[in-house]
Amino acid sequence: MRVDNYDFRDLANRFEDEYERALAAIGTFNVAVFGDTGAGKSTLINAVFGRQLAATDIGDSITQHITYHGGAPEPLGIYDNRGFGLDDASDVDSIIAELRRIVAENKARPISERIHVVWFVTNSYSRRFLESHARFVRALADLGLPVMMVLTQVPTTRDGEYHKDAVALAEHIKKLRLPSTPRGKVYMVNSIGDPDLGQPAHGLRELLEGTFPVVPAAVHEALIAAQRVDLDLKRKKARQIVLGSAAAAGGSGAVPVPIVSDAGVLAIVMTMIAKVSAAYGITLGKRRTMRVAAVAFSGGATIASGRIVAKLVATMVAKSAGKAVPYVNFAVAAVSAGTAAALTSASGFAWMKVCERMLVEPDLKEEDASRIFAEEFTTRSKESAPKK
Ligand SMILES: Nc1nc2c(ncn2[C@@H]2O[C@H](COP(=O)(O)OP(=O)(O)OP(=O)(O)O)[C@@H](O)[C@H]2O)c(=O)[nH]1
Ligand SMILES: [Mg+2]
Repeated sequence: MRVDNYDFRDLANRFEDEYERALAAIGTFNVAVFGDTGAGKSTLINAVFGRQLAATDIGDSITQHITYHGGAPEPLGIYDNRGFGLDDASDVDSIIAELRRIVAENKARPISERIHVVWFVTNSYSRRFLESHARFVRALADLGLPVMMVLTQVPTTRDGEYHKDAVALAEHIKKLRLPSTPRGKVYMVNSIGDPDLGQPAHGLRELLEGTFPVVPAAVHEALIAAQRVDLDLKRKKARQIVLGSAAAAGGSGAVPVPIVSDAGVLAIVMTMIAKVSAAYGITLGKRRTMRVAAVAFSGGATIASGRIVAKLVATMVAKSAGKAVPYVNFAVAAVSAGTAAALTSASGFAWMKVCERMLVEPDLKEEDASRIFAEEFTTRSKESAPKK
């Protein structure tokens, strides 16, 4: 079968559909961050999720005091009280009333659309925790929301101990016996390190680990996709997808090895990269993600030219770049099941590397994506690909 017999548009649309479907399956984790202005809410969100809550991100004002950022199809939604402090009793009352309404409305909505946890943020430098703060936290708990107390910008000594003033503030908060989870714990965090001051970032992983047990299991995948603190959680998920796809491409253990349908393998690879991208929480938009994938895979294609990957590239490049590709006129030899599985897993692992880079470098140049892909693809296919 010749590659140019494929319906390119159909296959590229498939990527977009699968990407959307994968994001929908992952759902959305919603965190509410509350605290005084300047407490470090945006800095914390940034550090944990890599999402910039800059002044330009005005979000949707869903009530007078509460803003919602992100949300479906993204794996992360953020509620905050940006612009309003909690030191003014009347603001606190208004916010509580607004939250009561939101929580009541959300009861009729799917789990994925509710508030899953509140991080109540206090800056350790503020050296204060007001009665209005305590009242606010109690009200949140009364609404049935799990509240985690977070002390940010906590300095550490050279021996790695928390600064005594921060410890004293944490002790003060604990003595208030607030209904926070787990058991009044105060999470000690420094969202961004300062090398000049010898201050490392710390506490983010512990905060993340503490969050999983208090949110519904149904949003754990979304939390894994959204967070940027523990890459291994994403890797584990992505690896499952890749190995599952490779098995499917290989015809799941059929012996003797049959000749698999190359169109079928192509579809499996498309779905795999869509699912892997979603599992990593790549939210660059489906078009941009696909363009990077197309160029990245063309690196792999030069290695495995004339094979499955080449066809994938031909498909994607033709659709996304409108370019003529040399592979298009290749008559592709039938591929054995073993080869299909090996190529699928090699390209899946290579795409994982590209996703990991895109997380820290959203503007990753396409030629760099291609190089990263090709390196990993070469290593992986040497490891696993059967000869011819
Ligand atoms: N090093 C360090 N600096 C922090 C931390 N948290 C906050 N800061 C500093 O405090 C400033 C204010 O933090 P923001 O994250 O903007 O505070 P916010 O709660 O979002 O404030 P509003 O959006 O105005 O309500 C930041 O510019 C940081 O310089 C932290 O954990 N570590
Ligand atoms: Mg902010």
